[in-house]
Amino acid sequence: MRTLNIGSLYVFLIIVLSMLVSPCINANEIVKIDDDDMVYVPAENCIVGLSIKGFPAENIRSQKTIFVPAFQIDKFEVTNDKYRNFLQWTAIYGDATVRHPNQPADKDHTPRYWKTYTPHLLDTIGISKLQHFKQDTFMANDHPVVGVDWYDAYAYCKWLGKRIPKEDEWEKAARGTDGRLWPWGNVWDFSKCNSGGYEWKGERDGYIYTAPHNAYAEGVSVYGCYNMAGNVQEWTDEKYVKGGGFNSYPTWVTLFVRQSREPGFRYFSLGFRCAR
Ligand SMILES: [Ca+2]
Ligand SMILES: [Ca+2]
Repeated sequence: MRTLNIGSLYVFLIIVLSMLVSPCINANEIVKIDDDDMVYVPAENCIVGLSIKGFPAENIRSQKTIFVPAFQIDKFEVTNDKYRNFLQWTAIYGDATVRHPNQPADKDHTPRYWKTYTPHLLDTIGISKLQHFKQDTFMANDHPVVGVDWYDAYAYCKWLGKRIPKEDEWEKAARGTDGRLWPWGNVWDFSKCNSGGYEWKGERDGYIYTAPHNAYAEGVSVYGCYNMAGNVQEWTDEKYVKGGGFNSYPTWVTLFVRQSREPGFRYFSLGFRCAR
């Protein structure tokens, strides 16, 4: 009888403990995926901007030589699987510790194209005439996340103890010190990045929409960063988006070009990478 009581007590304690511990175990299962795959960019002078006619003034800045302190930057664009990991974490803990102070109160970090959308609206976009995109077109694990705004990028980077790169940093990581037009040099090559879109028939480089984050190894920058030109445009801290995307002309995947966006702007060819 005494043994039975102890046994029952033991079972009871196990049940209680498991009830208490279970939520913690679930939460702890959300391990931050951070392989820390960053490159080091040493403190050096570099060329940014480009003094050239023919571009809208708001999309370029005059060429100049600047000094950029040392920093680290992600080798790849942030992928869907890593971003999904961030969403799983915020679903449990919320985003209070990582969100920007100016983030809208009702902000949801879910990427725009992970939700239901109206496909017929996309017919007004040239690229969708080549290939309609489906619900899962932009959700593949190893492809860059798109449809995220500046607040999403800010929170994701902060979650990993990182930050959105400054425009100067982004441009240096992409152009090296010599102010080249594309990461590999000054001669355009369709095979070295994912550009294209409707007019340029994006299949020339193998992808109508996003390519895997580690595609185009021959197009890496001098520091080893992938897809600085093309694949997806990328947020910078100043809210200029850089590098062009899979729907951009070769001219618009040049590295000096900048496009100013509102922090809440989301688009199917816009993602980001982090710095530190
Ligand atoms: Ca393409
Ligand atoms: Ca890119």
